[in-house]
Amino acid sequence: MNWKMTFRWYGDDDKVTLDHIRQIPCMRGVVSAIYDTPVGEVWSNASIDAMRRKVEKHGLTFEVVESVPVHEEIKLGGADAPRLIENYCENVRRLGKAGVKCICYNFMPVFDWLRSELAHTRADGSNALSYDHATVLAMNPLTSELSLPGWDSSYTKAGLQELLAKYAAIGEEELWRNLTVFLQAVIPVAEQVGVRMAIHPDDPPWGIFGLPRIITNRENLARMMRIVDSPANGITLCTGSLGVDPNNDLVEMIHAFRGRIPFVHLRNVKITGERCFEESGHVSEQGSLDMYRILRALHETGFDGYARPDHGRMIWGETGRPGYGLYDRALGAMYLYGLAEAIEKEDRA
Ligand code: DNO
Repeated sequence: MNWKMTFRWYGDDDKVTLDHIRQIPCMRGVVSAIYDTPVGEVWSNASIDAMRRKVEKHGLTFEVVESVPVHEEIKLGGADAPRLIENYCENVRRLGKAGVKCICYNFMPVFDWLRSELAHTRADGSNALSYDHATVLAMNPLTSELSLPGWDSSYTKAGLQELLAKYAAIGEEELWRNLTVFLQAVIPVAEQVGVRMAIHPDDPPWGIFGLPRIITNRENLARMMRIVDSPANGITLCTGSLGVDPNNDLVEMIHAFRGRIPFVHLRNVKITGERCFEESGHVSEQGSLDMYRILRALHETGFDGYARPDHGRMIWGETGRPGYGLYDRALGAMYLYGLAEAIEKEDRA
């Protein structure tokens, strides 16, 4: 498979270092972002360049950015949206000029990925992220003591309250309308500078706290791609996000969206009940997704984009950013690479 295996790296604050990442056989590049600028503002060329040079010094490429976050005002269609969209376009231009080929972003209101537990103990003694719908429904985002990953920690309680109030007027169709405005401005710029935009599915792919979520299933992904029908308007196929809804047939989606998937996030999840799941190791045996069939579908559709192992468990006593330790993601990368090598050679034989 003519794909490029990558690893997410959170920059100098990450406990996982570039020296670690380069020692994972098969690792070609790093997926990162510029973390020194507030959401919505333009990233400095100096920071982009410094990131690229640092990564390249370690024999890796910096061709994928995850994420250039979309400011809430854009999702809300607020008064400041035009300026913020222009800033977004400028970031796409700057990244394209610096050699970035793919930008992952999401259009989830307020909260990015959401879990009820960050360190759920598993039978083997490792721990991983998990989600229980009843627990989440019982939480009040304004008073919750739980620290949820994906929450922008810069929200004050009052700020969050105000933001949630603004979303009261935004249903799914309003969110689609604001996504349309965003895509119609950004995709032509991405085309010009050779960047492929890759929207990340909502995680989990259902509405939470009354907020609309629209990037959830095959029909809606197809609708998103029709808004601007261009290879530059693609998706991040995140198996773990889409895969917790048993109605989402990932193999079928990979075939249906051939040519529109510049980036895949590969991880497994174990569905434990209705709208309940645990993140398992990457291997098929431990989760609800058949990773062999997923990789086979990627191979059969000529996938030539970027892939990364996604959330891993915390194993061997490792601590750190939930889902983003070194060991289990490295194991995941090796497993996925092994599957791909076997599939390719099987087909050549
Ligand atoms: C979680 C990630 C997401 C993702 C963003 C993309 O581990 O997959 O936070 O980076 O949703 O914008």
